[in-house]
Amino acid sequence: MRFALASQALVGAVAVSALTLPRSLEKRLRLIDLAQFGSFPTISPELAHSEAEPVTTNFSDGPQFTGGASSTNSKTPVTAAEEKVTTAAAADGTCDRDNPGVRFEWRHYSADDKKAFVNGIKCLMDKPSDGNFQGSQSRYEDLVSVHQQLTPDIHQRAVFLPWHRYYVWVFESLMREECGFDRAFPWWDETIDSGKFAESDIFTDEYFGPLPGKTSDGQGTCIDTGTFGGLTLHIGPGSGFTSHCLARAVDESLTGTVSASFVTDCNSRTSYDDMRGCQELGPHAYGHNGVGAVMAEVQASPGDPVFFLHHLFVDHSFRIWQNADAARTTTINGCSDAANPCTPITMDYVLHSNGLRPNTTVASVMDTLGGFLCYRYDY
Ligand SMILES: *[C@@H]1O[C@H](CO)[C@@H](O)[C@H](O)[C@H]1NC(C)=O
Ligand SMILES: *[C@@H]1O[C@H](CO)[C@@H](O)[C@H](O)[C@H]1NC(C)=O
Ligand SMILES: [Cu+2]
Repeated sequence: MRFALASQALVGAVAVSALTLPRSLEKRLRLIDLAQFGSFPTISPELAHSEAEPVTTNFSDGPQFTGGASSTNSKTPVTAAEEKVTTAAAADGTCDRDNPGVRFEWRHYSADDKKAFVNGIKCLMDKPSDGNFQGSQSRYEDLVSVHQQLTPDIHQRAVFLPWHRYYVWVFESLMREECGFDRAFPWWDETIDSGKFAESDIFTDEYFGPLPGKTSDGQGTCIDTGTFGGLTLHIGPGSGFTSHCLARAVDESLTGTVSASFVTDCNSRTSYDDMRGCQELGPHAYGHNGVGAVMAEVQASPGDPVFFLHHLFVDHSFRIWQNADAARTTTINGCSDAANPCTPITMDYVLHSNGLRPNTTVASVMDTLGGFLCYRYDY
């Protein structure tokens, strides 16, 4: 827990930027007070760098890690359009390690796939709640509720990375089983968009909607255009249930911190829990705070669907760290609770989603090719 002392809440550190809109235009927008959203605790990139260890990780993913020669030796890289494996894992719980599902970086995902992905999320929002999740008014919000309710158990402790890997799987299962999504999944390499998230086509009306900056008086903007335009959220902010708009308030000085070097410095840690703390309070936290508003609020942040692209990025960093040593898929360390002394986490620790999808264990998600899961990333 060496980062516990260094962590700090981000307080209005950033001044009005070039993204500030003229007041006349602001008047036409629906604005929202950012104070209710708070922020994720962070560590500085300088601290992560000063504590970095000699790097041993090979920062790529791909067939070389699947163990054994196969058709993947083909010189032609697989593309999302050619991708045939569409399920999260085979129905019988096995995984062909040489032919897993591939998660494609957003830039390697076709316009048609991007649209289908966004429409799949919209489909979950248009489906009714199953009624078992307080405050939820859609199937998508059932998912948001799980994160809101479990927040104290799944953050700032060892289970953070395995649980959020499981949570992305829960989301993927809902997309495939309840909305018929049958394509490869995307991920978002945020390090390429560092400092300029708002320029990504992710944040256009075609896909996730715009990413406006904070207004001159520090307010967020309701997203009123695009697939998710006019969306009302009923879970959050925090542990509450107050209807509010899907809002964003990008701070590119914070997204600029989500850099390849920060990820590398965190992934240089040989101890799982040191790496986890660095990623959680580092690139993960800055991505949330950088997008701002709903995304910056720990409990109900999945209310902004871009949460899942962000956590696909966080999961990518985790798998890259694991690829450096096979033992990193069979062991874990750190605390499973906040007691002092704490109870160490074990591979048998149960991951659950308040019944939204079946329980599993840390052991079953540590290897993304282990059978419960069956995917790698395209790089
Ligand atoms: C990482 O792995 C890739 C793919 O096998 C290889 O081409 C590259 O040279 C490796 N990089 C390092 C630094 O070992
Ligand atoms: C899932 O795990 C939770 C937490 O350990 C437990 O309370 C619940 O009973 C489990 N559900 C099932 C169906 O085993
Ligand atoms: Cu979370």
